[in-house]
Amino acid sequence: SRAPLPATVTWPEEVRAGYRAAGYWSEQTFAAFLDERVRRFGERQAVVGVDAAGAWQRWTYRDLGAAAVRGADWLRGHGVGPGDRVVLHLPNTVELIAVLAGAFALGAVPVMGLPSHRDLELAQFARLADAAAIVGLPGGAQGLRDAAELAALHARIADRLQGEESSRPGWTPPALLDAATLRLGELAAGAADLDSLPGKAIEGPRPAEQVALLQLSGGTTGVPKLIPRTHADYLYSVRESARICELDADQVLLVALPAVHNFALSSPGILGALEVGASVVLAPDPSPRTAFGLIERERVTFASLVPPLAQAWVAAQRRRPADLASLRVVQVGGAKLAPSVAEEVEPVLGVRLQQVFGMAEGLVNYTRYDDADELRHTSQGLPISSADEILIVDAEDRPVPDGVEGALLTRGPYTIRGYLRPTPEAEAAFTADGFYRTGDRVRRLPSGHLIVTGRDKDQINRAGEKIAVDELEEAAVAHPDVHDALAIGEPDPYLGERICLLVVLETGRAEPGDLREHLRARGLAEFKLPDRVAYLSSFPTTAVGKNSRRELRRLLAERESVTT
Ligand code: J2J
Repeated sequence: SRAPLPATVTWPEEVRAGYRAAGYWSEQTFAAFLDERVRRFGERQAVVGVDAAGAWQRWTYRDLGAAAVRGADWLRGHGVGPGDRVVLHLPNTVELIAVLAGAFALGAVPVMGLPSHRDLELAQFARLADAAAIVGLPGGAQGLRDAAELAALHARIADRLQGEESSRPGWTPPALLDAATLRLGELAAGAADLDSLPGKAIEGPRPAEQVALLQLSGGTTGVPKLIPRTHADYLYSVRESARICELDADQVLLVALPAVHNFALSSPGILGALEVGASVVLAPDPSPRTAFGLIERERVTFASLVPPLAQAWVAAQRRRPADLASLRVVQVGGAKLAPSVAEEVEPVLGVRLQQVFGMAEGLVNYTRYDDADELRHTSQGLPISSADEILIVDAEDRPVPDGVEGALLTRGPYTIRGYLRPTPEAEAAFTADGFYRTGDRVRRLPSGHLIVTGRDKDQINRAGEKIAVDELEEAAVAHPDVHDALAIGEPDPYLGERICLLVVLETGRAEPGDLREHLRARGLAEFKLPDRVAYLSSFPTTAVGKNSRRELRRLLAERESVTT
């Protein structure tokens, strides 16, 4: 089995003691959480979704227990042991749930890769986490066409890991697995006895305060960052989210976003549904057509969307009304929701709108159902917990008066104090006293509600998907014809921001199509590829000679207003 994860900067012991004493943190691990759910909600419906063969499956909580046992046995059979890391690379299918639940039952640590990630990203996650396995699955909206394509991707990952020089002696490559071999179609006969599995017997003091899963940071640097979340902190955020969102056992949640994204998993998401005995419907793709069909068929009550999807749902419902009578709440988060769209969501879809401003590093804010219209339409909500400390500061880290825009810093019972294997750059995301610098700019209302006004971090938020500009620029500059490259987010009425790649050419002529192909061949996920490429003869620079993103943005806006 692998070396344990290296220690990370974490909450000081006296802070931990306070979170325990206040009842925020419990002793429960994910394996115990799962076991308790299976026992308590036995024959209730837990999960509806397609399997690898494209057939719809309907699981009770008991079936979920059997799937966890199957998943754990399968992982063990491929050499994954308790404490080992498993990179998930799975579309919204029942296989994803079986592997995730199996990892928890086994006491393994899942790494929440997205189905859209490709060899560059997956190899980086595997290396950072020292993963024992990467689990993929052909098919799915953002997935790979067939088993051969998955095998080709896995071969590229293996090459990359072989080629990269390992800093750790004894590094062995992860097993590259196809979850279709789980054979979930034959689940009915399976055992649901989670007691025999090692996940409930994690060793060491306070198992619940150990790392349970690794989330992905939206990223601002060339190399992605992994976020160590503990059983205690994550489950606290899940329990409180389920309470704030008033989930109960009769609700049916539609998962239209990638299931392991922090929003879909925990705010309150899949885990929130399991917490209360509700059921989860996995949408194979997020289109209004698929989603509306599922809402009608499964009597869905609750759905979580990014702003462009909320817009698409509103437009689709206007064009050709579906029966959405069962739907009670639509959450929108991941990127800023325009107030004009917010105002349409409720009357057109016939639901309560809840804005969600969260981050995989921790802090999650919700508008509350009984907030006044104005607040629900224009603010991004209040933190989950009164123990969430919010600081809004100026450029010198001095608090600004309420109502004035500033940089958002936060600290609390489910916000990390450090990344896994941090670089100096990653360490700079935390203040000396443990506040996380979110990179977001906000304004706080007297009620405590936050309004997101902008961003300091070098990141593009394209339809809720986060792109680290450094990563894209580094990959672009590797093209032989490219002398220099800058990526900026341009306002887009649908995506929120679209990716514009500005290029200074060396020699030759890299056409936009060539550049996109080059980036794809570098192993970057499709969502990171530029929507537009523009060519310049040089970049404006700052006083210290660095390329000036701000000046470029101004120049582009000017050019736009001249040409249109
Ligand atoms: C503006 N910006 C937002 C919002 C996130 C719940 C919901 C979302 C995420 C998420 C999450 C925003 N308005 N409503 O993890 O549990 C931007 C901010 C933030 C970054 C975090 C959850 N909601 N954002 O989006 O880790 O810039 O998490 O810092 O992917 O998304 O991105 P991520």
